Amino acid sequence: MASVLKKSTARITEDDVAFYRENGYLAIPDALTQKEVKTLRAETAALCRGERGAVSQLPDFSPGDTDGEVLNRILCIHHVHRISPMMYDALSHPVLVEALTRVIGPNVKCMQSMLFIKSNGKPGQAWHQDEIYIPTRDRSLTGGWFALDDATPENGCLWVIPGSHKRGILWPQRVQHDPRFDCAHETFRFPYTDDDAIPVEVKTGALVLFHGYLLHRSLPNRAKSGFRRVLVNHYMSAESLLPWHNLKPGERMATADCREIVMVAGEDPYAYKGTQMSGQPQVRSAGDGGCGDGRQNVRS
Ligand SMILES: O=C(O)CCC(=O)C(=O)O
Repeated sequence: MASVLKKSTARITEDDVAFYRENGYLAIPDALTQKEVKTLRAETAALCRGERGAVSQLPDFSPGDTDGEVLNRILCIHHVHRISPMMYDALSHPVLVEALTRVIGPNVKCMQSMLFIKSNGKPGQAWHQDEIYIPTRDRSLTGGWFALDDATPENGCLWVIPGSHKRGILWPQRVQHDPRFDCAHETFRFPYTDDDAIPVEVKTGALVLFHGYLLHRSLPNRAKSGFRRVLVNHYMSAESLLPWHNLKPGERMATADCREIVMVAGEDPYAYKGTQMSGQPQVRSAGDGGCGDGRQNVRS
């Protein structure tokens, strides 16, 4: 598919890869050109207006509402690549693919996209590890997080606990009642404190890679105005099965394999199974923070 999302060139060094292995994250400045950012922002507004197709739980708006008024009502939309060719293209942005093949391996597949809008006043996400939500068989889960605005501590950038991925432990989770965060559960009982965390402050156009076992969170957007837009896609090695979503009756965990995937590099050893792309994108519930009311966890 012809795309404007093919202009940037990569610059991932051996030191970058070593930094990622040690710390569990890596920020790559200027991964997107300003033109790409502008295009993805415009696509974000079109998606939020329902112009690319149905999005479940999209809030009502009047045709006269400005883009800002529409965007203000949405925290995040999951699986935008299913209806937006532009977002589908962004799954395999060349800078991202080069970085992924360096940290995962030659064969890489994507199973999820999330488009965060996070206008001022919207909550963040409590401490968590993404592998709790998207289990891989080989700990290869990797987030690819494109900043469509400057991300700062004030407007709710990512916070990470460097090196926390290295233990390879999935820590327990519980319902949380903290008004700073949306409905998703929080991870707890890990041997770190908030003082061990650092903000990943990046400029518009940066790409942040982060490991599926890395403890991370984001705080609310406390800026006076504006958005903290981010496109974050999740990837894993194509060799690993993906035991995601509910098992079918009689299915073994060892062979469960969700095939709602998009290959972004190399070869798919399970290509004979075919792939699926079903279901609408869905708006993620922001809640009022501290849900604890039985609402479904909508992280993935
Ligand atoms: O960008 C954010 O606010 C949170 C992203 C996140 O936690 C994730 O993608 O797992």
